[in-house]
Amino acid sequence: MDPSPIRHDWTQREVLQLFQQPFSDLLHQAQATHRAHFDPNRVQVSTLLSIKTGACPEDCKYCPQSIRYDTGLEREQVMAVEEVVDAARRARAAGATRFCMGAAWRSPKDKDLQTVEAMVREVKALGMETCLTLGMLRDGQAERLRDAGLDYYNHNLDTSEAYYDEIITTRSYQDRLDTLEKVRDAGLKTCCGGIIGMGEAREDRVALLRTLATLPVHPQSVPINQLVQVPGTPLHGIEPPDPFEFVRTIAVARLLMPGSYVRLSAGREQMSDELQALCFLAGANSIFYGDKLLTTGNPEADADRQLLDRLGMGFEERACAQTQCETNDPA
Ligand code: SAM
Ligand code: DTB
Ligand code: SF4
Repeated sequence: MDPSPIRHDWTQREVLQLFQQPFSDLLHQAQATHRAHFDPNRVQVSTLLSIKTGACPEDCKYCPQSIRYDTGLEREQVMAVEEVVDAARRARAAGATRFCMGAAWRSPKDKDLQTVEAMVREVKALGMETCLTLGMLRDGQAERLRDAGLDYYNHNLDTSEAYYDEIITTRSYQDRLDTLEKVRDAGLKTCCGGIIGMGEAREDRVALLRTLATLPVHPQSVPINQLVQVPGTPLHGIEPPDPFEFVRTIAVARLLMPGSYVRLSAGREQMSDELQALCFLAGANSIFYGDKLLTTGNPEADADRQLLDRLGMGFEERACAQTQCETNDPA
């Protein structure tokens, strides 16, 4: 019997209770749920590319790309379509099934969207899944991207609504929810998660996961990032999270959104192999693959292949091959 049917009515108290269980009980439950919905030994692999880097007008306190913080990052204009397609080809040859293109924008201009549409069309033509993260979308933009062949749009909630103002002041939580709605309404899959280790309390992690799990449709992909601390950003030097609390967050995400891919996202370079293995045990089944995230480092591809090999795990060849990923038509 499925130990955890898909629900959208989680309460803060219920989610907190999941978090508070003894570690072994939580992991056992999360692993049982994981096995009911996925092959536990397969991970989905996505490769990231920054198609427009730095000089972002927003003030996200974690982000090396904000123009407000001196992080020494060189700004770069929008990449040429051919260069992007070459990078996607290399990612495909290395085994990635999804190519995620990110831009340091508050929101894309219609003129920029034309270039991005060409990127999506050509990456899709390689037989890869496509994902974009470009900031807030205006009416009609999600439809244009869908028509170009976009599969996923990434837009994170980042943290709880209550803690949000400590982290970003240049756009609201509601702005983010509105963009997510536009993405869903266009029939795109959503990739939406947050960042752990920004000084938030457990109740904020609970609230973030609850918000994700009570959206009209669970995000099909849920990236759980650990803050990558970059010198010059306001959050540099903050106390890193307890690794077991990070694993708990993954496990609770798995329990709340049983049919979604939970991505062990940014921060892996700072994690031991053992901690990553615990995250997989807790139900993470997706990673970013390739030696760079957007502007910061990620483990070398060889190291990742070796790690998965040591764990008897491997790449999933086709995403959503075996899951009950939700569609955008709420039940
Ligand atoms: N500018 C667009 C936006 O913010 O929507 C898209 C790119 S932005 C870099 C995408 C996501 O990356 C952010 O929402 C945040 O969750 C994550 N991110 C950025 N900097 C990070 C860091 N230092 N550590 C962990 N995650 C980070
Ligand atoms: C997500 O949740 N994490 C990725 C992706 N979605 C776009 C980005 C991580 C960025 C880490 C900091 C950097 O490399 O600039
Ligand atoms: Fe800009 Fe996105 Fe970074 Fe915020 S997270 S500063 S919006 S690039």
